[in-house]
Amino acid sequence: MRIIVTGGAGFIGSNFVYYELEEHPEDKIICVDNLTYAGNVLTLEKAMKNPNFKFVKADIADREAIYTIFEEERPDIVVNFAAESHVDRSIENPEIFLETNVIGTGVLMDACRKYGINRFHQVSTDEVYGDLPIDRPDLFFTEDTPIHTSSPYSSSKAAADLLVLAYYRTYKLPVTITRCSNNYGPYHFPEKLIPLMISRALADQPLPVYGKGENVRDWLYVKDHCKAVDLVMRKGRLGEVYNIGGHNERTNLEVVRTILSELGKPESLITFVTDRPGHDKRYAIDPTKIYKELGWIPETKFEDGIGKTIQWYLANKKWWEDILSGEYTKYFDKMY
Ligand code: NAD
Ligand code: TDX
Repeated sequence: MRIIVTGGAGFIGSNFVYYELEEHPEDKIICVDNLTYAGNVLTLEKAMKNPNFKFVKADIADREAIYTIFEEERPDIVVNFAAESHVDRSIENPEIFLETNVIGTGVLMDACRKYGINRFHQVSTDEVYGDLPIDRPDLFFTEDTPIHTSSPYSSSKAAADLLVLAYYRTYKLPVTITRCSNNYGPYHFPEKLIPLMISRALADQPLPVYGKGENVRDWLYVKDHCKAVDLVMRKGRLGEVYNIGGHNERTNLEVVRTILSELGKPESLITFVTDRPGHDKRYAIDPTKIYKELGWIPETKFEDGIGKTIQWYLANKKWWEDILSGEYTKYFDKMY
């Protein structure tokens, strides 16, 4: 099978590229990524050596470029990870979120209609459901929870989801959508909570915790997410949405304290800062549907996953130090 993976130079997309090359060596992976600040070609260095992998630099919102890629590559499956993904950046500058997350998804699906594919899979987020109250631990997001977004980021992802479902109904495009909770693991860009706190704690810098650190996220190890996306894009029912999450709820403060304790650093590094505007209180996924239909369950316990993640950041200091210094943006020219 020929699979286009968009956003494969980012955090989850790159983990997915490696997952596919490992688990499905018979398939060909074509990564389409325009290398924004969050895309790092160095992350794909090992994949570049695999004859079943190809990298194409292109913007998913560039219709001409995308049609040319489809014309040449004739994919069977398209899985869309490409997105602007950081909530804080969307609050500062929403426009690019609309361009990539909404227009880009539309362009990809138009290419799918024009050239014909077996499956378009949209990687979405639990943030489209808005948030849950912290004092109601009995409540979870199901696939029937109404869309109720808070940030420009989550609104752009929700808009894309609705467009995907419209293309299913109107054009019978064979689509699936997954909505996952917060991921963590290798190659996570150090602007997001866990890698930011690891890199700053290692440098003995203050750790900025928004508000009182009481907000709750439902953490999932990235490889478990990749496995779920792989299952849904190959076996999920057309036109369906599947939630992905592992019942791993933690307050931000708990997560930061765990990182400090694993690194042997003092809690005095924690600094409470002004809260994120519109900050979602709690995310919590009910993954019953994907378990019942496809037998997916998360395999990595948070305690093990966070340990593995910290070890990865310790062993791959150059990867994130180059990001923090801006050096990583130069690698594309070096590699081509
Ligand atoms: P990321 O920011 O680490 O990576 C995004 C990648 O997309 C980068 O390589 C970037 O260069 C590429 N990209 C951005 N705009 C592009 C464009 N116009 N054309 C081509 N490529 C472009 O993001 P991530 O955390 O890996 O998230 C991947 C997907 O998973 C996103 O769709 C996100 O909404 C979704 N998601 C993320 C999480 C999470 O916890 N990180 C949870 C649920 C869902
Ligand atoms: O410096 C920080 N201090 C802090 O307290 C940062 C960067 C974050 N936080 C808080 C905000 C959130 O409650 O930590 C929590 C996690 O923040 P992020 O890492 O920015 O993730 P979040 O906003 O939850 O969104 C993530 O999960 C869902 C991804 O970035 C999205 O792409 C995904 O859809």
